[in-house]
Amino acid sequence: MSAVSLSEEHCVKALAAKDFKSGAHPIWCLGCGDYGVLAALQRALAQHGRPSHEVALISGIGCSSRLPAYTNCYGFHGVHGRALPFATGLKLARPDLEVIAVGGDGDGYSIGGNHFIHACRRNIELVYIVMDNRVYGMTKGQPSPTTEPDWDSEIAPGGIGLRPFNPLALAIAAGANFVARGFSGRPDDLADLIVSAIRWPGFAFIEVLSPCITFRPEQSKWKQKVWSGGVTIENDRAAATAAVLADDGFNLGLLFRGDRAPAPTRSEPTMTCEEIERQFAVSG
Ligand SMILES: Cc1ncc(C[n+]2csc(CCOP(=O)(O)OP(=O)(O)O)c2C)c(N)n1
Ligand code: SF4
Repeated sequence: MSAVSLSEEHCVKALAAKDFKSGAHPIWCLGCGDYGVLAALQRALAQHGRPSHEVALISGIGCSSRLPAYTNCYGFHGVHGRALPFATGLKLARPDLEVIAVGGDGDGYSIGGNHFIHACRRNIELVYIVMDNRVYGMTKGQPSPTTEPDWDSEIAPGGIGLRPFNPLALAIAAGANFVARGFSGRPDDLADLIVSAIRWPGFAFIEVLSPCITFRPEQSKWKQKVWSGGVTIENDRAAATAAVLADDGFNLGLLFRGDRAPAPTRSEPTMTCEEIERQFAVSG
């Protein structure tokens, strides 16, 4: 019997988190929660097993939106609040890519709030990870749509007095099928959630509690507050909305799973770039 030798092309190398690192060093403040999210995402991508050139990370503007640059995946650091429109366009044009949108609560829920609602409604196969620190970190600490009404700061003395909205309830009401909450301080659990989101057929939303240690140092206490209830409500949107509105905001895990059919994406592009350019050419 002759010995069987596997040629290199038949050997599939297991991927590791380090295979998704770029040469750029994060400039986030020491202790920022976004480090944990980056580590979780790199672990999740390794576990999922597709190489970095088959993954595209799309972001808006903010400290959290810098994340794509710290990986070696394709990346687009775009326009404030517009990660989801870019991600949607890319997924429609290149359904073969794993498309993941990332950003902050200011980016995704304030200026980008409209796009968030419609992404939930459209249910295109995308992952959306929001690093929620309940503040605009990059622009020095303005309150965001998830900031507590009585959060007292130099920039908003006495608090803004506005009711924050609940992103999970909003996502469930708008039609999202995969609605989860993670914590940057539990990167292994977060990596598992991200893998499930990537493999989910349709839009998958993960709200990640990710402390801004500089403008909201009190958020370092989140590690004592988070808990894993482990209950996933299936299909009953009213019950799931009531549950996420009633919990204390620190309940982690996949909290809602629905069965709306995902929007279809084509498997092959119908036009080449040259054909599109010809069609939209401005003459004269
Ligand atoms: C159109 C536009 N408006 C405002 C800004 C200024 N801006 C940059 S980042 C940011 C907020 C970022 O906050 P968030 O998305 O919560 O991210 P974080 O920095 O907290 O991670 C704002 C208002 C901008 N860049 N573009
Ligand atoms: S300002 Fe806040 S969100 Fe931005 S890098 Fe520093 S800790 Fe992170």
